[in-house]
Amino acid sequence: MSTELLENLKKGDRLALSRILSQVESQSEAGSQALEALFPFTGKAHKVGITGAPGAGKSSLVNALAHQLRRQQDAPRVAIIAVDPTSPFTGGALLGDRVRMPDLQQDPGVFIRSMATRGALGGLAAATEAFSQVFDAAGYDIILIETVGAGQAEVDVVNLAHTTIVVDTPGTGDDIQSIKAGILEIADILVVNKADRPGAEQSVRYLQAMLEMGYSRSSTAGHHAPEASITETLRESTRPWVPPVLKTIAIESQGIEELLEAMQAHRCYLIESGNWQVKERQALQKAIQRAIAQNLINRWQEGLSPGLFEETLQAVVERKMSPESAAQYLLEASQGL
Ligand SMILES: Nc1nc2c(ncn2[C@@H]2O[C@H](COP(=O)(O)OP(=O)(O)OP(=O)(O)O)[C@@H](O)[C@H]2O)c(=O)[nH]1
Ligand SMILES: [Mg+2]
Repeated sequence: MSTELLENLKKGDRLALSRILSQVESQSEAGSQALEALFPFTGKAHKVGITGAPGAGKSSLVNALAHQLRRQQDAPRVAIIAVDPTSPFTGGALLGDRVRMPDLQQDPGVFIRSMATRGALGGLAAATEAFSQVFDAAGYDIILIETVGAGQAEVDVVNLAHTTIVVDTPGTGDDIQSIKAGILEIADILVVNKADRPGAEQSVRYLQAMLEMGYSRSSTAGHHAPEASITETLRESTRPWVPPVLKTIAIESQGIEELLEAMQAHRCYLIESGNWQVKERQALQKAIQRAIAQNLINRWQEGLSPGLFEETLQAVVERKMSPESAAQYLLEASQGL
């Protein structure tokens, strides 16, 4: 990356920012160089993931949050990443922008970027992480990451956030609620949006009950269950974080102030408990592991003679070989490792 582009980025030049994001998104050589050059300037931004069912009001909330943040005295700079995992049939990431008010687009302290890189090398989480790094280095204080709470890829996306907001709506049947148990575990803050609709109070109580059940089941405070390979676990604090359940009406900007306060309280909690550092280490550890895995796969693939994979696959299809022994064979056959 040219020093000029880097300097412009740090001066707040939006064109430079757009260019670097595109380079990163297309995974060009320039993109990797940009990430490399920017990395030392990252690590400051508060990354906030907003997830929930399609249509729950995530974009409306992000929109209202950004407005509210910009009205604050110190007016933090806000970056918005809309991760849209929807299939190419529906047009992907553009959907994420549909409720955004035009005045947010005019605000020089706000930058909105959509992303629909389902098939991206390294996956959605890696691409989101890369975007976050660019925004972080460019001096954005808060990065709001919107993603549909659908599958593992989306959970991976929110896992890279410091604070995760799970958005629910009133009147969802109990059958659906039970499926949500998994997503509840990743929540630092729960929001019942569309509180103008009937049943909001009931949803709040339901979620609170679910949370309490979750807490009594696990005696440890770290509800972000660390992986076995991760030696450092989130620290048990004298004052464990209990996810608040808040009500909002995003389209009327109601409850947004309280949501912001909860976000800030969670950030303070992370810093004071030392968990901010722990999360940071975990995220960086994952980034290294992802890079290693990708690198190994690339080397293996490049070292394979043309057609060998197809041939082996055919043998497996014909049940002449098991997938495991095919993998073993293909690993050994590659000159790249
Ligand atoms: N009544 C009511 N409608 C709302 C509220 N918040 C959002 N909506 C509406 O709900 C619809 C979906 O809102 P979005 O903000 O696009 O929801 P989303 O979760 O981002 O949707 P996807 O990105 O498509 O998953 C829109 O028509 C909004 O106007 C609310 O608090 N009350
Ligand atoms: Mg949306």
